[in-house]
Amino acid sequence: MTPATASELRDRPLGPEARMMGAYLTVALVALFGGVVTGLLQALDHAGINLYPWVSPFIKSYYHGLTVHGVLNVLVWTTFFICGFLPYLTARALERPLARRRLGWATFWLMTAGLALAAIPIMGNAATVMFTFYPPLKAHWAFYVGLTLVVAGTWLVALNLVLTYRAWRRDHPARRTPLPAFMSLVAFVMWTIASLGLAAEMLFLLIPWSLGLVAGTDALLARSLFWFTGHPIVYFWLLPAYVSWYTLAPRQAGGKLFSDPLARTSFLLFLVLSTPLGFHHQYTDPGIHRGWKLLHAFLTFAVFFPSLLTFFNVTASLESGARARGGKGWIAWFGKLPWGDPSLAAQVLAMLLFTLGGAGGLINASYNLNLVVHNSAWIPGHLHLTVGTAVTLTFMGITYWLVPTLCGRALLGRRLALAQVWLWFVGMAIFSHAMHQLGLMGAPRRTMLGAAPYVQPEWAATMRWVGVGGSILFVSSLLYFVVIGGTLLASRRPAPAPPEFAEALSGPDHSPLVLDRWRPWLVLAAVLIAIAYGPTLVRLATTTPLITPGLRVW
Ligand code: HEM
Ligand SMILES: [Cu+2]
Repeated sequence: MTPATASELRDRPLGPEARMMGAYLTVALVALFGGVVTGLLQALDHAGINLYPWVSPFIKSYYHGLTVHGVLNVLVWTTFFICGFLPYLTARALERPLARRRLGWATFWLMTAGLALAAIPIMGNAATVMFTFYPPLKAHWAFYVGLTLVVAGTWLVALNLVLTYRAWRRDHPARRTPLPAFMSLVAFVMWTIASLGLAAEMLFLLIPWSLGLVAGTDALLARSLFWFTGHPIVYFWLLPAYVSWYTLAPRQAGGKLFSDPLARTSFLLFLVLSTPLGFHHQYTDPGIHRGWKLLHAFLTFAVFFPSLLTFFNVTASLESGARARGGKGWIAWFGKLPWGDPSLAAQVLAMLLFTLGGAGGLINASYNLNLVVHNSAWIPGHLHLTVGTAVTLTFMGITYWLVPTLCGRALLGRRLALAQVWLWFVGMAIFSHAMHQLGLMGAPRRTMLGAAPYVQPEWAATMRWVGVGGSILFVSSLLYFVVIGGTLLASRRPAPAPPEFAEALSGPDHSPLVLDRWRPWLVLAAVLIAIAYGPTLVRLATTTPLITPGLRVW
């Protein structure tokens, strides 16, 4: 099939995947809005400005707001965006609709209903347990049940993708899976495996406990199951951003993907390595043998490797674009990227900050250095570079072509969009640097520092920079919503064609066939998980007394 021309695309009625994408995106954007408002409150608190009394009808405390912030940003904004975006791209890449359209819509409504159920206790201050919901903090049962329904929905998205892929495979037995579809499948298959920990925690521990069916719980077992999912969830957020970096951004930059086989290799490594390393979040937890923690530390360094492959491959691809546009030199070509395109600029700036986030991640992952930063403000400093920028700014960049495509109208306010993107970059650089620094000085995370009696005089200047950076981020977010809202409501020009998928310099047919097989990689993943987690989880599950009572500390 030849690619459609711009006018064909404009005249083509919206496909069902596009409408579904629009539905998921709507929920995602509402969540992001709530997420950035609560973020501003936190950042201003750190700068000594307490706005909580002003929002007290909605947000009862710093910790209530922090729960809303974490849940809306990293659980809702990301998940809903991804569940719309990857099926949408897959349908485009395979040039066929999703296998089960009705299932697709049922999934969306299941997830939205789950979210609504969880939102009731969250907003009502009956689930102020933050997005990690560690017991013995105990939330209302509707919080756990609602989030579990959202997770069940993601499995149905995965099922729909697999069925779609199988139907495509029947029609094309000898072809290599198109890269965007392959990557989307890997992301959802990886997530399905990884989310089993969370599902077990919910179904066997938290839901029965919150319903009063069992008397107590077990903090260590719950945390271990949580982090079984909680580390790989970061790849569930990141891989969709990588999908855009690999399959669309090179084309947006005017170049080609450097290597398709290398891209597949990196994703398969993520499939195998993402899950068996969650103990790096539990280095300080008693009750897990240090030998297993050390193994998880090594595996964490191993999963850094596919990220390095990504860095190399994506940079080389962008470079091919910049050189085609006349870029020269070792570094200077960077300036020749099409910086006037807000969609690409957002993604390249997201990549830049992500390199710093990746370097910081190595510190978090180190068994010994982790002790310096553990539970300090460094950690949110880090995660705003990763999920808060690499993922969020990339998704924003994607919406700069996606929203016009969905609504058929050109982006309104291209300059404003560029300003938004740069403000996020500058605001985040300031915010995140200040948070990292505060952490190194010993300031804790998850703390209303504005009310803490132990704040040290030397933290004060840095705390103000948190407020400055956070405010710039908030302004950037407002511009973002203005551009998106303006495009939907006021744009009168027709939308240009969406970016095509990038061709590859070294194409899929250069890749060994094993890179298009599933079984060996799934077996390898299962074996590694069994080794890394099996003994500890079996011991914890078979010896737990389940006697810890729940606490409501808020
Ligand atoms: C206007 C933009 C934002 C601002 C000003 C902001 C500010 C903050 C601050 C100050 C904290 C630290 C709270 C504490 O440790 O006590 C925090 C935590 C956090 N932020 Fe943001 N944030 C913003 C956007 C985002 C985005 C876009 C994401 C992810 C997509 C995100 C994810 C998180 C997470 C996961 C935490 C940790 C929550 C916890 O510890 O339970 N934030 N944010
Ligand atoms: Cu982790």
